[in-house]
Amino acid sequence: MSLSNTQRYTGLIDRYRDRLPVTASTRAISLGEGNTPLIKLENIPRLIGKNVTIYVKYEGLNPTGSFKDRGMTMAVTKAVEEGSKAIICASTGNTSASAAAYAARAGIKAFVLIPEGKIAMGKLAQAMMYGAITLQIRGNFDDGMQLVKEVAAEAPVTIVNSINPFRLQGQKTAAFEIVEELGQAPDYHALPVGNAGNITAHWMGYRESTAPADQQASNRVAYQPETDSFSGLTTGGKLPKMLGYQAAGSAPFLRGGPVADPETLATAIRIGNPQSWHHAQRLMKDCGGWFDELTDAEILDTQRMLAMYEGVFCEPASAASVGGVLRDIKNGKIAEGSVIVCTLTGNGLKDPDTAIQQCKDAVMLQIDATLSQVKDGILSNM
Ligand code: AN7
Repeated sequence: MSLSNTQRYTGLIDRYRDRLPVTASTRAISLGEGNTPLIKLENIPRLIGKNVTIYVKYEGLNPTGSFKDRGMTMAVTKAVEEGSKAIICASTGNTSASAAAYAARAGIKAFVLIPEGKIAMGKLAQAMMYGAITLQIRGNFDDGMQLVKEVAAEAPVTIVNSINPFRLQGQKTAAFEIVEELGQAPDYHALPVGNAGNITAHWMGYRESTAPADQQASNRVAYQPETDSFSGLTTGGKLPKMLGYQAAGSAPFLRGGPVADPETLATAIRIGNPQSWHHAQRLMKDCGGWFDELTDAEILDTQRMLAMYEGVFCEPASAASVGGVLRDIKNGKIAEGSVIVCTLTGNGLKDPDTAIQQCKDAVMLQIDATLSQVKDGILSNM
């Protein structure tokens, strides 16, 4: 017996059709993205001895293992609706994986530009497996982004990077889900920042979800911070302070402008010239949040801590959100009693190399296949 559509979750476009720029007849290209778990950390707050409530929004459980799927379902749905036969993106890995999957689903072509040797193995495997045409460039993400903009003016391809406004429209739904689950926005929402598309999308989502009900049905395409009337600040709805954390070697928002040679082990956020620079600057002023930076060591320590103490495995970039929050709780910038949501943007399985590299001290015994040696292995490690 099959389930009816009202029981079966069929993705975020179906779920939020009235709050997205689609019509009743738009054919959604979906893989069941969204509806990700909001997991309350149980052990880490106790370990740091602070009275705070921290949730992680585990976006690594999306169909291709990152939050990009929220934006990609919208971008590809609209590209197909408009008759496009090919999409293109520059990517540090996750966007290319997601674009490749949704293009496969739609039966169109995906071209992905990735920085040679600088994307995690799982993401490369995904782009290839889903059948994308991969262009490895001898350059970084920012070089790729520039080339994508130029080539889209000369070839019939739709850009699906977050400069495509439909991307942020899809990604804003993560904030809707959080408000629905908590009953209101949290006090703080922390994200890792690369292009600053996702932090912009979340702010947009929080503002829309705290707007009066009659203003929530939005089919606007572009986020217009200057003229946008969806302000929870004026309607009395609670809005979070947004916190954006960058990798220290790749932190243009901390430097006050583009970084020419961004470098970090968290390759997902190895981005020196953020495409949503102005949106992010504006929203930070409006929400009273802040940007900060973490060293690669801090990022990796937090990634391991989440896995070992909470059983949640995210990729390195994602851990920047929790790492930054823990530091700002310890130093008092975030007060005790606060409710905090951290987005874990991507799945830890994306980057097995970096994970194994930092687990050199993990207990791993090489033994004979005998009962006595297995038993010794257990009893000496109890
Ligand atoms: C895991 O895939 O830009 O600030 O090309 O993969 O919205 O850019 C990835 C970005 C955070 C930063 N965490 O989000 C790409 C790409 C993970 C990511 C970010 C990315 P934005």
